[in-house]
Amino acid sequence: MAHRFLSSANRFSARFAFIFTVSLSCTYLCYSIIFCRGTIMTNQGYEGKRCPPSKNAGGKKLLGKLDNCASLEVRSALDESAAQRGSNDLRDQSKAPGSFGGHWTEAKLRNMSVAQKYGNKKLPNALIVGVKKGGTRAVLEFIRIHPDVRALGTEPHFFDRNYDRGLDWYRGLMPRTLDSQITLEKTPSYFVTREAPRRIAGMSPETKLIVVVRNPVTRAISDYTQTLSKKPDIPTFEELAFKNRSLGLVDTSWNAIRIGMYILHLENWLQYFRLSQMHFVSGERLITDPAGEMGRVQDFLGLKRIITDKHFYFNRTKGFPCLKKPESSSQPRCLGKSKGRTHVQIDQEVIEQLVEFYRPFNIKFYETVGQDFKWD
Ligand SMILES: *[C@@H]1O[C@H](CO)[C@@H](O)[C@H](O)[C@H]1NC(C)=O
Ligand SMILES: *[C@@H]1O[C@H](CO)[C@@H](O)[C@H](O)[C@H]1NC(C)=O
Ligand SMILES: *[C@H]1O[C@H](CO)[C@@H](O)[C@H](O)[C@H]1NC(C)=O
Repeated sequence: MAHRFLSSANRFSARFAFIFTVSLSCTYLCYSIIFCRGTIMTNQGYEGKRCPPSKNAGGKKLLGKLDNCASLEVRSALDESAAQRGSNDLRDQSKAPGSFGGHWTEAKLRNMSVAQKYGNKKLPNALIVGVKKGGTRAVLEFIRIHPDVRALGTEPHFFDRNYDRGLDWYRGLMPRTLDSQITLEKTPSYFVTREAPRRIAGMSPETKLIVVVRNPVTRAISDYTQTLSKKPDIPTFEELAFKNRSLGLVDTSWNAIRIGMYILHLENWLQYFRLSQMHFVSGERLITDPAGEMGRVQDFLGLKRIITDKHFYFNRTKGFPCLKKPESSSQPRCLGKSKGRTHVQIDQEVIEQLVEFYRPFNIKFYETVGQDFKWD
């Protein structure tokens, strides 16, 4: 092209020709990229058609100001997400008075409905693997208000109880997600399931793992309290916790005790995953500083920090933080929701014995994780 141009227009300097050619090429390249991208979006959205009939009135309402051309919806959602990387304006918007909830709830609902219509079911990229009574439900409810997260609300127990059903069954349970969104599920028993790390690594060795940990003594008491509320006839906590109390012999075969020996379980995970693939949430800090803890979770998942202290308020009567607007309802959602149960009273001496018992396990756990959870 450059040659023909030069021969037919000799008067122009070679320099001008060069610049002209470069700018032509650039324009062509840009067009190609835009065209190519449009094609991909259209295919991804729905096969072939450019603008669908606006059949889903509810969805349309949720999509609000957006054009009702589906590929435009998807594209603008994706463009927004691209534009956001490296810009702060959305954060600022969330600071505007009265705009909390409004702005982000809208964004979340819009994304959800776009994902439901045009997304695909995918195996999870991240899992909340434990621990029972650590605060996993709260982390799930908190993280799922993020527009780029889609989470399964129930516990599928795939890697412990339902593994025989196969990965296709598992995928079928997942919510539809767009390519840019993270799929997440939580099942707290994975952390203490011997086969879980190997099986999860088998699904994808890049899976991100979140573990919500909490003082193992309080965790054990909370665990026992929950069991007691279902089976009031079980022996006392002390009877179950010790093989011989006067000898201080703790019964490590009791699940409520065993789960809290975090380091033993962690060692099993570290045979299949790098430590950098695991993120540990402090169940205690989740109560005192939910926004800070969730900030770190978002960083770990590679998400923009959208969930901030604007999303929480502290209920003094309950003593727990609450989410102003959870993903699936307009009612606030508090941590410790059904967990308003008061823990059974445990003899202080018993507690001290257990603190002693857990100490070496805790210290080893802090060293391995590189974080002091201050449980002692
Ligand atoms: C606990 O150990 C002490 C001292 O060895 C022993 O006398 C006692 O019988 C043991 N109690 C139980 C319940 O095994
Ligand atoms: C705080 O918690 C109490 C006890 O669960 C509940 O009755 C009350 O409605 C809650 N208040 C707010 C503002 O959430
Ligand atoms: C969802 O909407 C939010 C806010 O507009 C945006 O930041 C995010 O990137 C969107 N995500 C997707 C996958 O559309």
